[in-house]
Amino acid sequence: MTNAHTTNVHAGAESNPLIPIPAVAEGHAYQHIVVEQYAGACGAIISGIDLAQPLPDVAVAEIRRAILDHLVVFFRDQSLSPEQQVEFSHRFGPYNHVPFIEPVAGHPEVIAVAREPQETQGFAFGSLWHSDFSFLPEPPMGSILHAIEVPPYGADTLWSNQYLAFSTLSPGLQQTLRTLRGIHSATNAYSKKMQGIHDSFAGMRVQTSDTANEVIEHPLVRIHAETGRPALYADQQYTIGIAGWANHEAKQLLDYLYQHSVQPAFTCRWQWKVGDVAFWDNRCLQHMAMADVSGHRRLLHRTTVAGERPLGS
Ligand SMILES: O=C(O)CCC(=O)C(=O)O
Repeated sequence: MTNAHTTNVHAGAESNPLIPIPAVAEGHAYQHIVVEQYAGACGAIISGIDLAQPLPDVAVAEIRRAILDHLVVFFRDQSLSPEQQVEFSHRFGPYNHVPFIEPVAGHPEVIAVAREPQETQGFAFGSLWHSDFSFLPEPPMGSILHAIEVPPYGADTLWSNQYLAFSTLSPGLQQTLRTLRGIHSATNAYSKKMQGIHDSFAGMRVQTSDTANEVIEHPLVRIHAETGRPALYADQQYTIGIAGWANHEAKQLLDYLYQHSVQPAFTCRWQWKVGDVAFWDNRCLQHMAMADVSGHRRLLHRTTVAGERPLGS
């Protein structure tokens, strides 16, 4: 596939358009990848491709199609250096600056999602349901995790389909939600009051800041910029209120949405093996890390792909 945007995909992130290579059309017969659905609600395994090699544009366009159709895709047996992971990320869009979290030394676009054996079960980086950095004006479109070291069991990641979360609500509630804006903030994740918790993550360096207390409004129902489909856009980690509502009123509705939006029938769950890559769309998914293992090291490298300002109905 060729178009005017594809010429500069290897240029710096600054000159990389938000969608450097659009997805192939819906229903396209894949030629460069094999896509197998992984779970009922979301998720597909992509095989037949080595992400460390330079990918033809059409392969990138096919992967993008698979992400639009399945929301999160998984690749097995990959071996990407941080540079190669960054290169792969750039094919899907510019780097999205990651606030608060210190990057891997020498690789400013890569963060290490790391857990050391001495960390206790029950809480981990990303272990509350969330959509990445929804507190930003333009939250990232996608995130890419590559497993470098994983425990022999557990520490899975779960994703939940927010198209389904929206479409399974009654028409009346759907209509009400379409008129509302959620208030998002990093205050319960990265403000100074959270520094103690981050200090207990032995493998990661997080610098909390009062800037995390800033708030931003986004539509509670987000229209996906590429599929045009409505998705619920509120999460337990970052959505702290509803514009124009009192806190005690907003809490009732948001608590309901939080438990509705991550029910098991909307989710898929991935058990990591070394070499796995997961690439997901934050615009229509929430995800969480399962904090159920101690005594083992876990290290994944993450790159983050920029996205657009969330659109409402
Ligand atoms: O470690 C995981 O399984 C997920 C990490 C996470 O939530 C994130 O990278 O946003």
